[in-house]
Amino acid sequence: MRTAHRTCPICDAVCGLRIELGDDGRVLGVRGDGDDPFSKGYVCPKGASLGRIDEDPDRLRAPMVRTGDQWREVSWEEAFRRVEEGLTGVIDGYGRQAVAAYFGNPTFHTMAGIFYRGPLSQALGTTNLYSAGSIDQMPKQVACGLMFGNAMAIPVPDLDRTDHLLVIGANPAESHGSLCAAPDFPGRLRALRRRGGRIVVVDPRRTRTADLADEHVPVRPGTDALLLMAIVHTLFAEDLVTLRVGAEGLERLREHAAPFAPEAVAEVCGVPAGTIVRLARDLAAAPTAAVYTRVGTCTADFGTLTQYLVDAVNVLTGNLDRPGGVMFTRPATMEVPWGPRPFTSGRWRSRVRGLPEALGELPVATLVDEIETPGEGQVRALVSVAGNLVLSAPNGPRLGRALSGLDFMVCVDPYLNETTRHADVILPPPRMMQMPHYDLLLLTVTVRNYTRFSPPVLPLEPGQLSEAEIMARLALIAAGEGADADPARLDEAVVGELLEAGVRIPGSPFEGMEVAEARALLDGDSGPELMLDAMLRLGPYGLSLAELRKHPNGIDLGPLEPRLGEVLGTESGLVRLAPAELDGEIARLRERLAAPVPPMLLIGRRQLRSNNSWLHNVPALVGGSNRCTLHVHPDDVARLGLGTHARVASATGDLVVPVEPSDRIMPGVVSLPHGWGHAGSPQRTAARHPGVNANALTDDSVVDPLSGNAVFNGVPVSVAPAPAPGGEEPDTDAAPRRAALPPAA
Ligand SMILES: Nc1nc2c(c(=O)[nH]1)N[C@H]1C(S)=C(S)[C@@H](COP(=O)(O)OP(=O)(O)OC[C@H]3O[C@@H](n4cnc5c(=O)[nH]c(N)nc54)[C@H](O)[C@@H]3O)O[C@H]1N2
Ligand SMILES: Nc1nc2c(c(=O)[nH]1)N[C@H]1C(S)=C(S)[C@@H](COP(=O)(O)OP(=O)(O)OC[C@H]3O[C@@H](n4cnc5c(=O)[nH]c(N)nc54)[C@H](O)[C@@H]3O)O[C@H]1N2
Ligand code: SF4
Ligand SMILES: [Mo]
Repeated sequence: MRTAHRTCPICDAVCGLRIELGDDGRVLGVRGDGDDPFSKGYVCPKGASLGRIDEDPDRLRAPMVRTGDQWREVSWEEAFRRVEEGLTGVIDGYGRQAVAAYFGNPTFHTMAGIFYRGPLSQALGTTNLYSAGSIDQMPKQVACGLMFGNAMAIPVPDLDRTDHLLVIGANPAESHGSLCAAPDFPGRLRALRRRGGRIVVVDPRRTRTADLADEHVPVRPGTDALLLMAIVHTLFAEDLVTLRVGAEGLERLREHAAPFAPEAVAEVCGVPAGTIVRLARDLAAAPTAAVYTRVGTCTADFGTLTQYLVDAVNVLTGNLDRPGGVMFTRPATMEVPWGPRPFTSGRWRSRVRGLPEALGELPVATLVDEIETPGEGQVRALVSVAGNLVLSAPNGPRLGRALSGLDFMVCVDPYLNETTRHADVILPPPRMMQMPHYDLLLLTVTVRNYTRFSPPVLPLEPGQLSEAEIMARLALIAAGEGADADPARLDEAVVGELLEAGVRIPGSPFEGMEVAEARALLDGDSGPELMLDAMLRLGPYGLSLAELRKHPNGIDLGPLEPRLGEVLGTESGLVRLAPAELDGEIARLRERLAAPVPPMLLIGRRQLRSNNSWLHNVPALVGGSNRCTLHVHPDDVARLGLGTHARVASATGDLVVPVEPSDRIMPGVVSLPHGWGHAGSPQRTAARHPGVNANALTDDSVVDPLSGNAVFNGVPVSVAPAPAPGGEEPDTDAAPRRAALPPAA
């Protein structure tokens, strides 16, 4: 037996884990790492199941190639040859624009995803680049880009010191937080109240986070921008504005907010005017306060405007960049600019719908249009890394049909699933335990400055490829260097680029050196480790990979400190309180005030023992509360005459789902979790708990105009009684057996 230490790679909370392994390398148990200074022993049910997730017998162990609807395992050589034929065939025939790439959620959680996404994208030479960003947080990044001139300047609530936390459209008690890395988020919320602080949750559902709060304010989905405008209005009207940072546009913001008095928005938002006034007064009166919002408002109408208003309120109440307010993390690695600075978006537009580029990407919501619409630049091939778009993109089933018509598709993914079944080639990465781990992105949004590196727990088996090598070889094929090119060449090129910047940074440990000299100093067993070592040495704490290896439980780098000046990228050097780019959305918001309210709106929800689309094959994580049901308020159940099942219909599709009456959801709103819809899956446990694909109901034609982000919340639907789908009801007690592979087309 031995014990290994590793950061959990599943969600954004970066918990440290202690992993007990048997002599055969099997995981005997996973516990929280009590010696991790940040997570202090916390672990959730998913982290505790990491061994079972990792050892899932249904994971792919060898590359797979499809002929018709037959899959067979092949050697890596054959798989890469197929990729070369497929990609070069499309590139030679139709040009590089005909190839698209998608980088899914786990690419934000792996070193390979973070370090090789750029080189692979560059090598593909297409602007048809997509990522989970535009079905998730792009509105936040665009809003920060417009306000702070820097799309990576994402303020996080100073959770451990704030006196007052207003949570809007996030449920960190179940999601464990997002764009705010805080292990044991629920414990931190409890501690906030124990020290006399106050928590208010604005959400159409009374969530587990609301249970931990002092107050829950139900709000109609998609109306948070109105609510926040009314808070801004009140701060001005009652003379409660305290500016503590240099800002421009204060008067213009006052004018913007003028039409949105609390009385004017109350009915649309479903929140009494008196409550809105009190929310504003409480924020202003608290010694320190932080407003935090996430997926509930990012993936809703007015996403970008709402994210901006949240930070506008943080600025107006004097809480930006001060302890107890919202602050900017100082990560251990050097800052790499992401997108132009000062920020600008819409540098190019999507071919079919003319949607704007943001951070070099186009919106996922329009990938299907780019595949289906004939003409110069039509997408005919897709490289998909760590994504399950059929279950996660708006109108996923339509996208699934489009994928089946592609000339070529390659996926880097450990599973044959609803999306990868459309591929021609699947390249499986090794198990999590076989990969080194560093949260390059999540460690830029921690609520304390903190760093931790995890070397691989288990070695690669002979003939197995690291995910970094898989991605490097894809990049080399895309660059025209062929299936046999040496991936180490790409690693050296990337490291060389980092060092070339490094030798020119005044005061850096490499200042004035030759690149080769600096390269000789680097330490690491693989490309990603060398890149990380360079970035740590060039970072603000002068750390190195060797230093991090000496601290396998992580290093606390202290509480957050004010650093607005370092992250601001605006031309004026001021926070922009009224960016002109938002004028159109503010005009649209005024129109929204007068628009009729649809009688029934669909929203999503996240489940504690789940993570998007890919954890439903682990027996310990499915069943119980983790079921794909429609939450409906009892008044609506009675009004609509619902029985055990309901038919939910939207502009794009309809589904029959089990009804779960719940007084936790407000009347006029129903909630269905996403990531389900595994009927016929070769993942045996998932196939026995299939659920339905919530994204059959979400509309790909509706996006947040400024970021192009998908709108998953506030979808108009009709709900009617339906009989249980006879015969299709899964037999969840049946013994596991290998389900038939779904046909690929
Ligand atoms: N209706 C609705 N839809 C939503 C959302 C919602 O709230 N409501 N949320 C959205 C959000 S926030 C997100 S982030 C997206 C997520 O959507 P996606 O980006 O599609 O991510 P996942 O659904 O998590 O699927 C992850 C895929 O990566 C694979 N995978 C797992 N680990 C690894 C690994 O180590 N390497 C590789 N290469 N692959 C791996 C899994 O097998 C799976 O196929 O969904 C979005 N979709
Ligand atoms: N257990 C678990 N953890 C996860 C994930 C998971 O699938 N399961 N996914 C991970 C990912 S990819 C992400 S991005 C994060 C997301 O983390 P969170 O942002 O915390 O995500 P949710 O739990 O979906 O919380 C969104 C909340 O918004 C509410 N809501 C919906 N519409 C509206 C609206 O219009 N206005 C307001 N005010 N509220 C609204 C919903 O009821 C829900 O409670 O979680 C991560 N962690
Ligand atoms: S909260 Fe997230 S990071 Fe922590 S153990 Fe659970 S899944 Fe892993
Ligand atoms: Mo996400």
